[in-house]
Amino acid sequence: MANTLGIIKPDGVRRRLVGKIIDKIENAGLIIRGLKTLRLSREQAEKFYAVHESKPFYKSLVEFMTSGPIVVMVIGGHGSIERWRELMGATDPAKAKYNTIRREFATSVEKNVVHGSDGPDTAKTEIAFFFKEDEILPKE
Ligand code: IDP
Ligand code: MG
Repeated sequence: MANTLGIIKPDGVRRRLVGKIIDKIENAGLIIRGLKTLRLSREQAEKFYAVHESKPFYKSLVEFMTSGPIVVMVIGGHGSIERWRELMGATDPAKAKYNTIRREFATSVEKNVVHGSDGPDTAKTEIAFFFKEDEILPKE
């Protein structure tokens, strides 16, 4: 029962979608185990998305991710990594399934409202990027 990292990106916060997104997470039976708001520095955004450094969209992505506050969440519950990815939908909202967050709310491939870790290893490092051990609710 691994935890995963979720982010409500600057577009989601700006458009006041925080409540709606958390509602979907909880309605899916997943659990918010950690939550905070912050604004990424350029250095933090570059480091968080370092895996995409060589991509043509990297610079714009860093610009976007630092454009306003974000909400970072530790999401737990059975199958949280896969299930949060499912709730988010495909990266490109045009390809995302109906009833996914990106299909419903995203305005472009870049401005796609949410982030989710893509596997157990990234979940671990991405959670540690934002949360100390004692900021995460223990599993029951
Ligand atoms: P993911 O967020 O679905 O895991 P990744 O491929 O890891 O997608 O890309 C990270 C983020 O970079 C995406 O969520 C999106 O904001 C942005 N991004 C990915 N591909 C493109 C693109 O082709 N154009 C512009 N932005 C992109
Ligand atoms: Mg990714």
